[in-house]
Amino acid sequence: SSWLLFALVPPLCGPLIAKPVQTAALNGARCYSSVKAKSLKETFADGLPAEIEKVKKLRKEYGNKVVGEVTLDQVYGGARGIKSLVWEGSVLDSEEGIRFRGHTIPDVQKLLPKAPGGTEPLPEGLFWLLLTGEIPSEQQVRDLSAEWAARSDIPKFIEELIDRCPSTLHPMAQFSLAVTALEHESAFAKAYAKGINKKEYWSYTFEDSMDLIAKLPTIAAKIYRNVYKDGKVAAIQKDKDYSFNLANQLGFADNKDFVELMRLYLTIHTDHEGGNVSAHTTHLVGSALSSPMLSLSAGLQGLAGPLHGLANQEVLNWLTEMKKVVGNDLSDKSITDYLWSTLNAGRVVPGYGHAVLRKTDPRYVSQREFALRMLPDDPMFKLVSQVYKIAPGVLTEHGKTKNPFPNVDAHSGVLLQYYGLTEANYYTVLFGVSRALGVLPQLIIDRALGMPIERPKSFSTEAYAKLVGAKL
Ligand code: HAX
Repeated sequence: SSWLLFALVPPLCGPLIAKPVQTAALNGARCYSSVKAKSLKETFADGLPAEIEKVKKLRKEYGNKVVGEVTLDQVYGGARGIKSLVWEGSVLDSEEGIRFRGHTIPDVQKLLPKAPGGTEPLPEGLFWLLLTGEIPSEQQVRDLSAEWAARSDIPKFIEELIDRCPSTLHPMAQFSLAVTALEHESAFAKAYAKGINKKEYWSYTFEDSMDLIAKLPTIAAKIYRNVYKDGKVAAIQKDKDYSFNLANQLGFADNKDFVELMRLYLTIHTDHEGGNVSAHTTHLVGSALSSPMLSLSAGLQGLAGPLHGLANQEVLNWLTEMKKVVGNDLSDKSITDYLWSTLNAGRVVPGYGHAVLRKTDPRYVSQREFALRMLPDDPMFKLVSQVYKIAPGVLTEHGKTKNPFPNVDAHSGVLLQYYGLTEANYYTVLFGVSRALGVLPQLIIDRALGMPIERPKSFSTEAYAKLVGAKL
């Protein structure tokens, strides 16, 4: 079919170009190539026909098979456990935590390319893995860093838009506002308005996703520098990786350990399968063929909720309050009392519990290991460790949460504050930069597989009562 032909046209970019340059390519798309290594777009396009065939065959042969049943409790319980989404990049096991294309966090720490002299994986590599299912070579990751750096310029009006935000507007609101405004640059929206063949959607979605990701560090740093510092943002260094540039633009790249932390942070916060609020929202909005810019912006607005990504801000503020109360007394009793005071006030313990996980989040564990290596004596880390020891018992005794163990957000703020990034209200923006790298691969895949507009069924309580034969 013409679709397969399109997917099979591999060199969307010119073949062997010595250093990253911008070239006119198929569909007006831009691409950047480098010596010999196959580009991400080529790799994805090469694998696409087989993926499309796989899904076609599965649906043709098994389309009528039942994959699960739905109880009334699930309907009223936030759709927990209902199988209704396709997400290729990762699966969340309730006991073992996240697996990125089958790889655990320690796996990706080992397998993905690092920066020269670095110890943590580069998030560029995880993006590649999520999109293609393949571990990229070192050269491919270097090329991707260069490509993102080359695409990083943000339009002047976005800078001005951020400048006009009052510093009292929450950084996450500023972030999603700026990402919404990037709609102005959307190749997908422009091509759609002109009229394009469905089969070309993924290519424009890919280009927009690459542009979007490339521009996020400058936008995120502009917000940080405006709200908390002098408003000046360093230029992107074209020969450096994504995390170095973000750290540098925030103003923290002098400390190489902070740069390593950014590499780890941006890798582990990317993706957590499809049902979490930010991932699901990005997918849902994207299913209406809204551009990647509008889809991600919607996802970021979900991430900004305190039960989701904003929990990282809540955790640090909660720990800071706790520190004021307990002072240097980190005894079991003192921490237990504080935990109960939070619970008795009808509040949640931020950073604890999870909708899917039933064990300590491996993203928490990887950050704890980083802290044990880098900041074992930091007073806030000691406090976090003591809460880790006490909170599961208290939450179990409290008897409500299905998972008394810490999630990713219980640790991240403590690492950031150690390196001087103390402004907790900003933390979710960093989560958002990383989450973009997790949700946009699926948006590209959605468009490549021709996924339809999402439209589950709803009923009133009365109608559900009838369905289950209840008399109310
Ligand atoms: N402290 C106190 N109570 C908690 C709790 C916690 N940490 N976690 C859950 N509970 C309570 C719930 O509020 C709920 O109470 P009600 O019956 O009164 O409504 C009860 O325990 C059952 O909840 P659950 O089934 O165990 O948890 P849910 O799937 O409904 O919610 C949440 C999962 C993550 C939202 C929840 O555990 C929570 O609020 N945790 C604190 C906030 C947090 O850390 N959020 C970040 C989660 C990870 C993430 O998305 N990061 O971005």
